[in-house]
Amino acid sequence: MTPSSRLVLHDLAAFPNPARVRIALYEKGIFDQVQCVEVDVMNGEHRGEAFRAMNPDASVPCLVLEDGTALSQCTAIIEYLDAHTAAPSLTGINATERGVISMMNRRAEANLLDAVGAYFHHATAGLGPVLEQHQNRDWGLRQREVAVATLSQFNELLATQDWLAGERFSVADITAFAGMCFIGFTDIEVPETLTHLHAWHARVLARESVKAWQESLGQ
Ligand SMILES: N[C@@H](CCC(=O)N[C@@H](CS)C(=O)NCC(=O)O)C(=O)O
Repeated sequence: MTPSSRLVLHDLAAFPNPARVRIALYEKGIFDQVQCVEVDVMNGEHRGEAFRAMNPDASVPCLVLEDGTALSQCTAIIEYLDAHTAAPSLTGINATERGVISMMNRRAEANLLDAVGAYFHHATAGLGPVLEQHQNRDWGLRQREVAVATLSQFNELLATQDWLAGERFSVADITAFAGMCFIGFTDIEVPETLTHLHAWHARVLARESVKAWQESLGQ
């Protein structure tokens, strides 16, 4: 990897995982320090040899640092960004906060975002027959149930606190928001009765970072 004077973000802005990193960059106020390179995911560019040499996960986003280090996995990228620019913290400022945020981020990732993703990729047409070569419908349908149960679990939690990890917006909220975005690509409905979850979603949508990401998509 050739060293660059800037951070280089390889992604596709409208996709749920890239949204996580872009929103984190806006939260940290450093989006303009990043050069964005669009990856042609729909035509499988991310599975080609050149991309996999940079990111063996064959997924977006991938952030290439000034020294050429390539980071994939949103949680890792956002940890890097949080350490790169101190405030505002997205991953916690003391031991307890870091532990709770990490736990909630993992729950949001495994039980909502990735569960919706598994449903989308395994039990629907997903990204189409060229890219969806290893579907397992039963697994996809089970993950749909996990996602739906998680919506209710988060709704209960949000009855007593504004944000998923407590009283402060964190990376866990970004991950869960990406899960809600992914739901928009599926037939999963978020019941109106989950009022606390809907109120949280409205709070996330009102954040400047999320508005900036949406504006960048022309929404
Ligand atoms: N756990 C990964 C997930 C990345 C991921 O799955 N990204 C999707 C876009 S939202 C992707 O690259 N999909 C390509 C494919 O499924 O082939 C992360 O946190 O970055």
